[in-house]
Amino acid sequence: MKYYADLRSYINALDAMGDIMHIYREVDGDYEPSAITRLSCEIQSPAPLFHHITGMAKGFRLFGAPAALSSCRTMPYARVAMSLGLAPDTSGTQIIEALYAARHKPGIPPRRVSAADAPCQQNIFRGEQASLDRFPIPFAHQQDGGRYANTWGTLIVKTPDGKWVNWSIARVMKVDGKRMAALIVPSQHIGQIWAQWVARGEAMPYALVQGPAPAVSCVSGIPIPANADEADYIGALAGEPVAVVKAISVDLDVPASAEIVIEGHVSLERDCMEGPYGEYGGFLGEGCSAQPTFQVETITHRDDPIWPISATGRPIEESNTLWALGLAADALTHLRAAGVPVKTSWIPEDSAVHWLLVVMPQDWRAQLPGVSSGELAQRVGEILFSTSAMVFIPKVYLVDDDIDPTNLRDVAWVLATRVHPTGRRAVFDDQRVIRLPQCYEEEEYIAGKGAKVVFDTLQERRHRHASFAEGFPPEIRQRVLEKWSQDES
Ligand SMILES: Cc1cc2nc3c(=O)[nH]c(=O)nc-3n(C[C@H](O)[C@H](O)[C@H](O)COP(=O)(O)O)c2cc1C
Ligand SMILES: [Mn+2]
Repeated sequence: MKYYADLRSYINALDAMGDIMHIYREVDGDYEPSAITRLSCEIQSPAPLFHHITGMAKGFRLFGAPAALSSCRTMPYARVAMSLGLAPDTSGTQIIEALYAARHKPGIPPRRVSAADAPCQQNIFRGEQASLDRFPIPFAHQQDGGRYANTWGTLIVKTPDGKWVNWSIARVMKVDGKRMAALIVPSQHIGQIWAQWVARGEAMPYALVQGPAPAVSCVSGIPIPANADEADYIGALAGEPVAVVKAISVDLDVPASAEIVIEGHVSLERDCMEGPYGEYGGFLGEGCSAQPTFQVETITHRDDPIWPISATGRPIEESNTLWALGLAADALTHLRAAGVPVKTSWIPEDSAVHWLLVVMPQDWRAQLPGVSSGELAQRVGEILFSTSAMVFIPKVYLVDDDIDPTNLRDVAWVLATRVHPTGRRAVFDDQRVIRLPQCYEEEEYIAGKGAKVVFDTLQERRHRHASFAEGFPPEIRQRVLEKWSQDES
């Protein structure tokens, strides 16, 4: 399938499918782009491309909902799939298998190109000229602590020894034209790498990249192992290296086709207030916290740059499409590596990344002789909750494969009818809890500890469904279907 090497070719492909809503009228740069993007996610309409934002130079554009669900209803995951170089009609389950498969391919390292071949450096601003005020950065929601200078861009950082280059998405608040504050979760790779710079007493160089090739954005938003470069994994997924160019003022390489690159250094302390921010759990933000300051030193951009935005909040936006797929693929990788014969794993979009379904094949008991479903629940919890990515998942459900985990109606039926009110679960106390999952008590957030659970909904034997498909003899079903249109008229 086609791999899109820059954001523009991807937008053009979406446009050709009718999945872009061009907004040529002038929009109010404070809230309107975010409000339109949010509504577009909620009604699953084409992705908005804003051509005229109040107060901004002509040519600067915003692009909303880059990897939300497609307006082409028969292929809801088209944006994510195309971003990853897969066919637009690839299903969510197939995307998870593709992400899993790429984990086992040799990485393809990025390819360095010259500045002349790097559109991201068509325009270069240094010193006072390098100001965030050049860009139409909107408020993401009412009640946020500021405008958010990052909702879908990639933060690039490198360990001091130069051995590991990490590309990841984290929210970043604009403080003023020259300063930003990013939410740095210590267990995330950027948090681990920042700690290494702090230990050396040196400011960490960073680059914040807006609008690279869509595969770069997607992989930046999903977990792959520590010490592995996302760039190499993207190369493996795409089957070709990512083109990068040396940044202007920091010792980092940045994707050459990116729309905008912001370069600078990160403070050694959590010396700047960040938040509140309306998060993927679905509530407007309330608290703020001290986070490191990102100084803005150099900005480069393509001619007529496009800045992408994600409408963080209640499902379904990029957290519930892309990130959820990535977390499910990570869970699948760990479980299969530990010898658990998992058929697939799935995070229902509407669960706001709070439920992970682990689907067992019908013959799992034959594959794991002597293992009870209770023991399996215990084992699955031990495997998953020891991984860093699962810090985001409070509740896991072991389910049979007689239902389609991607169908919310099936999921509601299974959880309602197969979760025992008090029993059949493996509870893991004193697990690490961070503020992003929403289901804990304030004391648990303060302690940073709380319980996690694996619900065992596996049946001793397969019960047939009282449904049209399973509750009638085949010849009756066939006759009913054949005569249906006749009966209807
Ligand atoms: C749209 C979007 C926004 C995200 N925002 C944050 C964030 O603010 N903070 C965070 O720690 N992770 C955030 N994530 C999740 C991380 O990108 C994800 O956990 C990723 O694996 C982090 O990279 P790492 O594995 O290299 O640490 C976001 C993901 C997406 C898709
Ligand atoms: Mn990483």
